[in-house]
Amino acid sequence: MGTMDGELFPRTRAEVAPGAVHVPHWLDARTQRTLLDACRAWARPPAGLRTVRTPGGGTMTARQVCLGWHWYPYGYARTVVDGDGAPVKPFPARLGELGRRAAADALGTRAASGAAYDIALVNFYDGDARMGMHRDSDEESDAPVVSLSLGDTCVFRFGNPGTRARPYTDVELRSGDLFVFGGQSRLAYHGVPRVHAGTAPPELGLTGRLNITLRVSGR
Ligand SMILES: O=C(O)CCC(=O)C(=O)O
Repeated sequence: MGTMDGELFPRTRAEVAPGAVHVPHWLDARTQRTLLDACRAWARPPAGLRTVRTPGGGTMTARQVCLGWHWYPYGYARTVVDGDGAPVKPFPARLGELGRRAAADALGTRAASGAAYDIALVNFYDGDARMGMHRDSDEESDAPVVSLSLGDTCVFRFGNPGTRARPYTDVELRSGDLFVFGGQSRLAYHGVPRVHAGTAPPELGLTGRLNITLRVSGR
C-alpha cells in the first residue's frame, strides 16, 4: 500500500471485460476532497443518506443518497418514496461534466458521446458494509455507468451479464480510482465483497468508503 510513489509496480489502466475499464488515480487529491465535502452536504436530510430496504425484508449494508432521480428497489422516482418522502436533491451540472469526461477518458469520445448524466447514487460503506452481486438495470439508457471511489480501498468484483457467478475479475479500487462500464458490459453483474478498513489516504479525512456512480436515466 502506501503512496503512489512507493508502489513496486505502478497501477495502470486495464480493460477487465469488454467495455469495462479501470483507470487508477483518475481524481487528484483536491478533487477527491471537493467531492467528499459535497457528499457530506448531500448526505444531510431531507432526502439524505438512508438505509435501503429490499422487498425480501433485508437491508443493504451500504447506505445511500441519490441525486437527480431517487433509486429504490427496483425503480426510480422524483421523491424518496421509500424514505422521508422529500424531493430528491438536484443533479449538479458539474457532475454531468465530470461523468462525460470520465466516460470519454475510459472508453473514448465515441462511447461517451450523448451520455447526458442525470443520476448520481452515492454509496457509503462503513464497518462491515459490502454490496452483493447485481446489475444496474433500472435505467432506460445504455450509456456507460461511471464509478468514482473515495476513502478506503475495496475489492470490486466485476463479472458478466449472464450470471452472478464466474467468470469475474476482482479489482482493487482505491481512493481516486475511476471505473467505467458500458457496451457489452453495461449490464454485467458487479459487487463489493470487501472493504479494507483504515486504508483511506489520511489527508482525505474519511473513515470508510464512498462510491459515486453516475448514470443516465433515459427518462
Ligand atoms: O461501491 C461500488 O463500487 C459499487 C456500487 C454499485 O455497484 C452500485 O451502486 O450499483
